[in-house]
Amino acid sequence: MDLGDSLDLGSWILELHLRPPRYLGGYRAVAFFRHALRVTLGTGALVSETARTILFPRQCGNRLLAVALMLCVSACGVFAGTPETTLSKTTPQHYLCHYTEQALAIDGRLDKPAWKSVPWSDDFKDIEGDSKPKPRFRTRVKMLWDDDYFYVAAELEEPHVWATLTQHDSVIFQDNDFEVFIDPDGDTLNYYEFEMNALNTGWDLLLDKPYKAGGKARNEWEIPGLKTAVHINGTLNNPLDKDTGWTLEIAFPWKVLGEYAHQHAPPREGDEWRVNFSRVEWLTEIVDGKYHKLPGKKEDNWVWSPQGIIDMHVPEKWGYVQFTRKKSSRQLPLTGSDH
Ligand SMILES: [Ca+2]
Ligand SMILES: [Ca+2]
Ligand SMILES: [Ca+2]
Repeated sequence: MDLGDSLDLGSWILELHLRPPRYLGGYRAVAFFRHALRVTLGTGALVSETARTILFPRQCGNRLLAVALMLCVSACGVFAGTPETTLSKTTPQHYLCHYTEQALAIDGRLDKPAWKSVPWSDDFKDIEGDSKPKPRFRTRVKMLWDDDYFYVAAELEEPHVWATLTQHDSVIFQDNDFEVFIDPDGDTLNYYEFEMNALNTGWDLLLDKPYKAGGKARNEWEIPGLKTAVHINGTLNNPLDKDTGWTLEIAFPWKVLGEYAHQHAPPREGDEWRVNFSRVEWLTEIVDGKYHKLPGKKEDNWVWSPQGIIDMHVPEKWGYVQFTRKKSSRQLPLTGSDH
């Protein structure tokens, strides 16, 4: 029996229980409510997603128990205290990440043979999802893996490639940037973040939990052996021309990603990790031949898997990357729904 089927009755009961409580308690309850709403709205896929993400049935091992737990949590959530105003209907993206036997020389160029047949992700969307305007510039990613690295390639359309930060562990999103978020075991705790700009300056950090839940960034966390490179299709920090954009490659060593993974690293066949990508884009003006951010204007956040709110630190909204050694492009049964 599929978990989605088993929850049809559960979703009906949840709708009665959860219509809509105005106040929920704590980060977990807020997260639960978002997913519970999706259950009530739900297609089978959303229902499966909900139970899988919230209840980690990998640990539950029993679907009926999972349903019972959902009902218990729903009852608890009604009595709590954080306002919930940003209900969203976003569905996490999925990507099937293939194994490569070709060694990748990380130079930022995506025209090398290893990437040629690798499918692009969907184009990035606004962080809040389809209710917001389509991003002004296209962004998309590819992924691969081998025994040593998780590889990410990104293409960022950009008519004015600029960057200023050169110090490692700077707050890179003060420039236009590309960001990677990785929560290997999907428990929303102990997750990795990496940001880089067009100068190939990086910021690697570890969070024990999301900021809203009191999490603290550990900037001193480092990724020894990380390889990154940028290729600029145009000119950097030269506003006199119009650029095509920039591409980048990142090789994350499994050895480091495994530190807080509580998962096999490198992954086993069919394993899924929660991952998201974000691009911060500032509005600029050109003054005296240099780029300046427009004062008082907020940045745009364009992402692979929309978050529903302007906050990347909601890991349960990140996408799913499934790792396979098989050549087929068919996604394997999701590991969280086959118990
Ligand atoms: Ca984790
Ligand atoms: Ca660091
Ligand atoms: Ca330029």
